[in-house]
Amino acid sequence: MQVPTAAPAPLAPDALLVEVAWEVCNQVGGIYTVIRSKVPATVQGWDDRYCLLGPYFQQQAQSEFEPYDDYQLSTLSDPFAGAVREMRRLGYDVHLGVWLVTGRPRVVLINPYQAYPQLGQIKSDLWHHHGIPTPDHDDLLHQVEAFGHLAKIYLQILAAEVVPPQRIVAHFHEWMTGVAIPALRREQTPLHIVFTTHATLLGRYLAMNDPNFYEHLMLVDWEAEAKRFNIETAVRIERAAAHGSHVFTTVSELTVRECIYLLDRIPDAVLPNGLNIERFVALHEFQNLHQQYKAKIHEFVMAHFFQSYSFDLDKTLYLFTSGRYEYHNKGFDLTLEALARLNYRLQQSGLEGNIVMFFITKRPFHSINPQVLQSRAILDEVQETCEAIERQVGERLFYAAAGSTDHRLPDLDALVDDYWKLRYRRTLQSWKTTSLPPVITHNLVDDANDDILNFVRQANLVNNQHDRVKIVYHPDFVSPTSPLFGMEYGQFVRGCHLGVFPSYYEPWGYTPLECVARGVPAVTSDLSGFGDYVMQHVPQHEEKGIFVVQRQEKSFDESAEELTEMMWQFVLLNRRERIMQRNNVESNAEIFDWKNLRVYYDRAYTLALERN
Ligand code: G6P
Ligand code: 1S3
Repeated sequence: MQVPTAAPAPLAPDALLVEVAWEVCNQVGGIYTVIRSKVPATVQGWDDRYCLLGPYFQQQAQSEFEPYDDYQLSTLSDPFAGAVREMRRLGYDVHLGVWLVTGRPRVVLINPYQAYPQLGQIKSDLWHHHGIPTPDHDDLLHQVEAFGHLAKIYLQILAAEVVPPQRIVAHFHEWMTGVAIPALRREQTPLHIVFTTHATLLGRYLAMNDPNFYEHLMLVDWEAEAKRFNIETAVRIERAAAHGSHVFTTVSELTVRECIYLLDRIPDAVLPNGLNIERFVALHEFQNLHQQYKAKIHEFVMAHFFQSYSFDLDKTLYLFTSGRYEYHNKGFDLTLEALARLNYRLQQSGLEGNIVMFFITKRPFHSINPQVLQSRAILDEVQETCEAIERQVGERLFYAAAGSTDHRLPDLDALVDDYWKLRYRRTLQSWKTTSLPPVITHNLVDDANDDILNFVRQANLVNNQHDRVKIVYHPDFVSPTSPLFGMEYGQFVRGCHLGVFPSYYEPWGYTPLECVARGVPAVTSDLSGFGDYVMQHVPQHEEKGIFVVQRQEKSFDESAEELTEMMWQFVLLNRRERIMQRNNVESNAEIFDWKNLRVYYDRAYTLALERN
């Protein structure tokens, strides 16, 4: 059950807010989480003066969007609906409806493809008016530019619908929607424009390719680098949006530096990312969920490892990392190095217990490794056989007990049919193997050049029986339809003990926050926006189960040693201490609830309303 939240005072009662994002009803990456999780808090503040605007892609829209029919549309008297009616009258394919997420916000979706016949003109205008060239044959750029053109038309019609003193704040997220900004300013559309960049494009590319990115940041020649990475159009759009907005914002102090050096504008505000934190009335409820989902992970681990050798699951800790496959940026390299060191320490220590570390990410693969699938199937068969024997023995024992005259326990072996005895033996015969449990669950397209695999091969961290740190690399996201885990990502997180995310480049980074929201402690780094925010705003964060690895001005070796020590200290906790730590994490998670962080957005909107 959720703890009710206090409704904040309505903001700027004479203003409308339109939030424009590519990921409205269209999940691509982290911005979807920002927009979607923020909806309840935004709706509380803006109510029916709030509307989202995004691209219409039929397949995605089908599952998330409920359009109003013509009759409903004709009965609505607000300006958002009025502008949709007007656009339709002009012949545009535009939809108004509800996004089927908590908060049920009003959404306008526009099909970008309808503007494809005008692409020549749109591209020519971008070039002649704003110096933004567009190459041929880049479909994403075409979609983005077509949508930007249509979003501009919608906002201009909306601006004509409102009656002063009513005003409109138009908040654009990321360059993909920001492409509309320069034309809106050029045509002097009466809007108060906010633009948020969630990561600079160039920053992401440079961080991936330059091991000393932060040292070199001040010296970057943006134009030359944009050309080198073949992203000139998008970078120019991003710069035009940043410079054209009334209020320019980003998500963390770390990206502020990128904005200054790569976009040449100091952001007016930092808008940290939050979540819609669900709290249970009693702490034991979320602790029970941990136990329940850990049992599901146990099933996976038994299937994966026990064919080769077994270990005590009650003394096993589950660590994980997850996210986009950016080996260096996401700190997978640092995590692996620290795991190898932890493995050695554990082997030397004489301590009991094992670590299973999961790498959950996305890589091109051919299929799930048939050996992994087969062992899962055999384990299911073992389980079914055991359950059948259990039922048979249970029923027969009950009858025997009821009719017993001597009160002696009958021979339990005799209560099982030969059929089940044979099946039990046969199943177990096919169960054991002499090969080592595979590190990776799938057959990768490019196994030989995979950085994670190359590290474990080189460090011999390959699930030897004597290894105390075991590795499971799952190159696909966890989902309820996955035959290996069969659970939601959030359930998987709850079942684990610690999330490990020591990123080198991370504008914000939702993954550790998603752990904290579920009462699972997490490691982050001072080079992630989240870690940086925690260091500045959350005193005694380690007591709250948030550990920040120092990577700024530290060598790889120093950071790896610090991370090893953090994981080591975690391993030393006993069960009681882990339970208390999870309680602590969960109790403090509300710091990151949107109802507390929405204020940053409100301030940016107030500032935008002051600027013309
Ligand atoms: C939750 C459950 C307890 C269980 C514990 C295991 O707190 O409510 O019944 O003992 O999890 O914790 P651990 O950290 O060992 O997985
Ligand atoms: C970006 O998405 P990403 O995973 O590509 O925006 C997210 C939301 O602001 C942010 O959490 C993340 O760090 C950025 O990288």
